Amino acid sequence: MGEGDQAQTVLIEVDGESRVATVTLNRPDALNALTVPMKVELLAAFRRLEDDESVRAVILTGAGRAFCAGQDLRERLEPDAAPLGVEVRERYNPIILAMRSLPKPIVGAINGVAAGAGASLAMACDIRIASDAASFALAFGRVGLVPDSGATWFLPRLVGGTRAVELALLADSVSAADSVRLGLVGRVVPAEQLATEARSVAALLAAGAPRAMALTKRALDASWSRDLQTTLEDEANLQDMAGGTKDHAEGLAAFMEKRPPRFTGE
Ligand code: T3D
Repeated sequence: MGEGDQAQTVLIEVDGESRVATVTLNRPDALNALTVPMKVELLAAFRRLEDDESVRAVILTGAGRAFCAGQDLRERLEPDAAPLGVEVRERYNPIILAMRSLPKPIVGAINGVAAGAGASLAMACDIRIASDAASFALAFGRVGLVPDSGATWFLPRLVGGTRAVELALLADSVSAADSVRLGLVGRVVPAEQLATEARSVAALLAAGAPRAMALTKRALDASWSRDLQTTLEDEANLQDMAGGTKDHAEGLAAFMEKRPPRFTGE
């Protein structure tokens, strides 16, 4: 492993060889429930990784037996807790937007329960791999709240409207096996293989052409709110951008020379 950087509640580890950064939510005793300092650190982590040219793909995971149990409910009972709307606008939303605008793919390694805003964080990842010990719960309703941190946007897009309503209103726990069937995650692996599988997928992404990867992520998100004609034009524009990169020339050369491409991000 290369550089290590330890914050209190969010850990960042960069593997210089694969160019993969692993961001670990690190309050295992509280199932990685999100406090204000943790949200500040998580946002700072994504902002730092955006600027770090040595990183081409990111893994988001949780320490201990949980991925993330959402908002720390004890913190909400503190007398100086911010009003909910302020907390969502000023702390949660910037994290979700930073994840979606990060020009690098994020692999969610869902190692355990992902509840409330923890489920939202998982859904904001580009690719989700679950351990067979993982579960999802849109737990907001259990504490009399509405799904936030993008949950009402991601959920119907990932699982369809019918399932989204059930998951959001019933707030039932969804097993790893069901989450892959519903489309909440792309694959499930045995718990002991999760870290290896996530690293291997992230390393594949990191070996891809970074500019094309970033443009693809942007195009897919934009497509949700655009008609076909606009999307076709958008694809043509993005293809002009990707086609002008050295990496496109390298991809063509590698194909002709029957060798793996070496993408530089130029
Ligand atoms: O600012 C805002 O509030 C707006 C944003 C809201 C977004 C949200 O995320 S609202 C939803 C908040 N999350 C939840 O409602 C989930 C609460 N947790 C649970 O329902 C359960 O803990 C789980 C289903 C996630 C896991 O259950 P289980 O039985 O495996 O574990 P446990 O025994 O309940 O929890 C273990 C410990 O973690 C326990 O601490 P203790 O008693 O050993 O000292 C528990 O209190 C703590 N913990 C779990 N979740 C939270 C938490 N502590 C604080 N906040 C939590 N969310």
